[in-house]
Amino acid sequence: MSDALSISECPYGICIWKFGWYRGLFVPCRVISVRDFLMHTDEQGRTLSCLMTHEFIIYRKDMVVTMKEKLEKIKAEAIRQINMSDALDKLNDVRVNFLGKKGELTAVLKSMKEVAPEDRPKVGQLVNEAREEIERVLEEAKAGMEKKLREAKMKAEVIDVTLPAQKNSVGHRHPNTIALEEVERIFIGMGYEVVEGPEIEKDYYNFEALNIPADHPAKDEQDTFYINGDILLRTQTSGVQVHEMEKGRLPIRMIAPGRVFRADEVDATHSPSFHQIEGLVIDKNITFADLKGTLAEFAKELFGEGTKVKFRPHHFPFTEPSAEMDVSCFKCGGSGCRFCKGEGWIEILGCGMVHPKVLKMCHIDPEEYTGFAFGVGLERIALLKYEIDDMRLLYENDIRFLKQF
Ligand code: 2U9
Repeated sequence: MSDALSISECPYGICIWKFGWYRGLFVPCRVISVRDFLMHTDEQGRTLSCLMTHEFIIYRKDMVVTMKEKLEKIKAEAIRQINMSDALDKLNDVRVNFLGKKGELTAVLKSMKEVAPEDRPKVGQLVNEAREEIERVLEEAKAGMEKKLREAKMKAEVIDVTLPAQKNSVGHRHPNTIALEEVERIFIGMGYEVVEGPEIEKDYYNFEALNIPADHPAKDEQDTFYINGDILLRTQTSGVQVHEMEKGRLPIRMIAPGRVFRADEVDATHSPSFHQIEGLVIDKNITFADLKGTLAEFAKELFGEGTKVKFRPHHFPFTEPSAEMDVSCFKCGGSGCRFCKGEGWIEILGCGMVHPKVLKMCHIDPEEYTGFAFGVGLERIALLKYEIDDMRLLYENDIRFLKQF
């Protein structure tokens, strides 16, 4: 711009401009008398006065034009920064700096109060146009960047479909679990409920209620781990049945599987922690015949249709009469082999009619109700069914052993 005075025409007469501005860019602001003549300047120090024949008209630069220029500058700067951005987070910075709450465009909107009311719609529209343009360029840049990233990722993740597939090694159930689920299936099929109970029990539920008082020799045979004088790790799951009987809901037809404990040394047939499945039936008119029929059916389902059963008299404090049940050897059919040690029979479980004292202690009238009970070692079933000769193998978690079942 030249510093010399230039003369141009304006609707009010001859204007003398300090700089070579175009008349169209200015609007009349106010009229002052010759007396008041001064060199008026706007906010940016530009001279705005013009000389008329009789009076001066102060010309102020048109605000719409000023804003338009300002917005053009902001837009150009935003686009320059967008083009310089080489990552999505940088693009986002540009978005925040120009379009955000504290961004430059918002600042222009905030300065709207300086614009004459009649010019505000026009300036507002200009701001919107600038915003739309910046947003459009931003979106284009973002889409371009995302496309490039996608392409790079696809390139890096190329899958060679001709490579051999990776072997998927799927785990499977432990032999104990397989045996337990088989026993549960059989008894559920006969209408039994499966009930579980606590592994930590009161002495009463583990011994006393089962007719094993403090000085009974069975307590030595079933020596266990004591939490204190009264609380212990259960040696049998019988406590679960006692709890069920105490509820007074008769009849009962249940099995109680679970972990039990004994103070035993580890060897091929013993462990301080093993599993039992006990069964209990209480109803009117239950006899030893029901016991025999039920357990004979169980043996056939578990070991095969041709399995025979044999009951030998035995003694348990909680049943009377008591018995041990043998099954005919499912390897040789009963003729005698290495598996049954030449016997033809294999001992499988203990059983008996629930002792009247036990019924009484559980508030059941032995004159009205009778019942039978049985107990079987889960590991014993797993060892027999899968021909495993050492119980320790079941607990060692050797994959080479476990994956055979
Ligand atoms: C109540 C009344 C009676 C459960 C029974 C056996 C016989 C038995 C052994 C099998 C192998 C324990 O794991 S083992 O060493 N169990 O021989 N258990 S009758 O009798 C009961 C249970 C609960 C109320």
